[in-house]
Amino acid sequence: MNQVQSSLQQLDAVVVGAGFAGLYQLHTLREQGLSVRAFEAGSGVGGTWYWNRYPGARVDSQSYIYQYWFSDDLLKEWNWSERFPAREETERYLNFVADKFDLREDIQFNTRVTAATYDESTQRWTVTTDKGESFSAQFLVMGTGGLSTPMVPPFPGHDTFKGLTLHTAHWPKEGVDLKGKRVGVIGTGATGVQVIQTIADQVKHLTVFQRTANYTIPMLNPKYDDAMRASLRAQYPALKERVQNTFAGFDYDFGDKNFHDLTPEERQRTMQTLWDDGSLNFWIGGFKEVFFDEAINEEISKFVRQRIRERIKDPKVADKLVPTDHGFGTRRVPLETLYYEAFNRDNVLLVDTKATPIERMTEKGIQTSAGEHELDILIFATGFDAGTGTLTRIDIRGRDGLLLKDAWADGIRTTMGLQVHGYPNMFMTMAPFSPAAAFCNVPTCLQQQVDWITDCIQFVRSQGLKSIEATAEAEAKWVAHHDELANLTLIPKTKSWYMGTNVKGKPPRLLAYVGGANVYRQACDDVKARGYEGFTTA
Ligand code: N01
Repeated sequence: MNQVQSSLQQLDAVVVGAGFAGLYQLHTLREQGLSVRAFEAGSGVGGTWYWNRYPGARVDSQSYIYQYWFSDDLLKEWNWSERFPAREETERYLNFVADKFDLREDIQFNTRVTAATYDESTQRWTVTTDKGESFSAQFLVMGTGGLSTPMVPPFPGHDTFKGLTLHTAHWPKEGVDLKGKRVGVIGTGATGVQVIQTIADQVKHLTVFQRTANYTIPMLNPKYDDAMRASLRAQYPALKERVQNTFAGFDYDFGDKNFHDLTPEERQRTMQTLWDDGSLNFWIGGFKEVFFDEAINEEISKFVRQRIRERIKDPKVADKLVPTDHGFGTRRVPLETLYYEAFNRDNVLLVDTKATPIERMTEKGIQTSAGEHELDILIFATGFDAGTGTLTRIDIRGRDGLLLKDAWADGIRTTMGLQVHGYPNMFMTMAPFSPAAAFCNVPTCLQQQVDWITDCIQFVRSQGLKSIEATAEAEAKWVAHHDELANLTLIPKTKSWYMGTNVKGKPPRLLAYVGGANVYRQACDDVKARGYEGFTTA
């Protein structure tokens, strides 16, 4: 060990982030007897569920699969109150987990990791924080989330606006009183939908700035009583198994029937049944052709357009809210509750920013090509620099000092989203080219990735080795496989954060692996079973 390294606090592993992945990773590595410290920029645990405090934030996965499986006690003790819990409940759950497993003692809060540098001579990482501290660790695990770097469009005149501006992912902890205010919301993705439907009847006036209309599915969200919880609890062992063997890590999966095998009436009936489930079942539990076949996608899209249109009073407003420029499911489909009814209200105005683009922010509000909209509060529900945004904003330097941001400048490359060649002993969760990056019930995929990383670290240590690194060949093979599958789908034809097109200058590339969470898990298991094939150790 060189002098600089030996003067630093020595750890076996550093975990960055205390969300779903970070908490579990901290727990599993500690269970193996490693000295671990987690760093978290927030003042509490929860990640996404800590930061995104906007009104109406709620999970789109059913609570009974949006949880950890590793502890029977935890599964027995935690009681979900409804099918799709609000943000506060999920945050409480993660706090419960942190307390139950005494995780806080090894989490340094209010601390952002700013840099991580690999030292080839010691085969260790030096991790630096914004508190000016540095640590030396053999292993580095990034639990930094895929949607954790918020994006605010650089409208001219931003600083001139005299009202309050907020991004949904940086919502103040103490809340914001919207009552009696003229509020604007920019963005109608999963976040915008939840904000709009929640605040429409609270504010004096709401102006929604929509660039792209989204397909949505109405959420069915029954409350759970003890009997329901007991019934679900009895299914937990089967559900734990089930979610690992489906395309998107949910309990439902694509049906066996092909769209073309059904009569038009049968198709309608099947779609209606899936629709009535009030979940993402309609999207990723229905017909797999929705992702591959343009004609079938159009039939399914038509069904959804009709469901949307029939709820909107003013046909002109409906024309704007019904998506026509992309196929259903080629971007994230939000669940909604009385979203369209919000636009039937007299105090809600929909502004189509494709027809009348936003030109600038003014002292009083937003200036579009058609005029000025006066606002007291402007909410940016404008999304994130997904997948790569957070990783490339940390000064991560691998072998030969190569900055990760530069390594990805000519194109993202990862080995199964778990490692990058040139960055030994650094592991990632929810990173590009894994299903966790977008096409997965996130806890399913994060637990699978954390388990794989834990086993891999265990392997390195048990063999008396110091490092493990994906080979360039294995990486190139995975990237080619990822791209090949991505290009078989309709997704690259649609602009969205899935493709990185929401970030100026980001080359369009499907961020998430579309081969299926089940197929991906098997591929990861195979790598392990073959003694970490495609990785070199030293
Ligand atoms: O972000 P988004 P999000 N002018 O990127 C618009 C997860 N999530 O925060 O579509 C005008 O989807 C942009 O317009 P367009 C979930 O995975 C989960 O909503 O690019 N508009 C779009 O409407 C989700 O997919 C849950 O044309 C501008 C919006 O801003 C992911 O987070 C809840 C603009 C951004 O939508 C991200 O969702 C919430 C501009 N200059 C989120 N720039 C649940 O599980 C951007 N927009 C429930």
